[in-house]
Amino acid sequence: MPLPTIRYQHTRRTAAESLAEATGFCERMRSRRSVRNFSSEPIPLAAVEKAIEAANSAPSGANKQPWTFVLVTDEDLKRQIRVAAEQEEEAFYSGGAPTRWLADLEPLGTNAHKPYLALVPALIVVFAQKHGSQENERHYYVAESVGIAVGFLLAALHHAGFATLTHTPSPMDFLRRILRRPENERAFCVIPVGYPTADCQVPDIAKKTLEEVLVRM
Ligand code: IYR
Repeated sequence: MPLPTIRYQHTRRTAAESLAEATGFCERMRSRRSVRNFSSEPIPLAAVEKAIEAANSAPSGANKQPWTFVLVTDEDLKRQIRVAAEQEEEAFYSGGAPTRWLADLEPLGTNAHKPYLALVPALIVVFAQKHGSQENERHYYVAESVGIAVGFLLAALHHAGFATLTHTPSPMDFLRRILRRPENERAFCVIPVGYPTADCQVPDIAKKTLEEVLVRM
């Protein structure tokens, strides 16, 4: 049975307003950077939870919302995650990763040392649900759906004034174990959330120009 429908609430803008809004949003998003120098200063968690609520509004396959956001502020859990992640990263950086991959990372100065995982006020560990809580509850386009939700989340957290990083240790099975998540959930990424240190440095990277990524037909 199709659901009953409701009137779609749409704000119609003029062309000039659209361009101004899009430009403002673009500037705002361009100022976001992946941060690795976090302060331990507490952050207002109500605002972080609102950002998670924004992520939860993302579109998903058959509206199944195949995601779980674990907001970790417990010091011991953060420490356990740091220890396990650093173990995985040690293996990655000291030979597990293809040399080409390590060469591509070298300019960014990343390494196996992840003190910020224990130091930040909050970690959001995003889990993708392969299926619903019952085995016969199907989920569709899970990676695409969770990726879109994480995009919403990063934008919302940046908009709210927080620094973030998408951290993807590989393999990530330890997260399901430490956070006691059910068998149908697979860790998708870890997002440290906090304020940058006063002297936070980021690599001077460039983004491709619009002309490099846009094909008009
Ligand atoms: N997961 C590792 C390695 C790493 C991989 C990619 I691709 C990056 O863009 C950055 C890091 C780490 O977190 O250091």
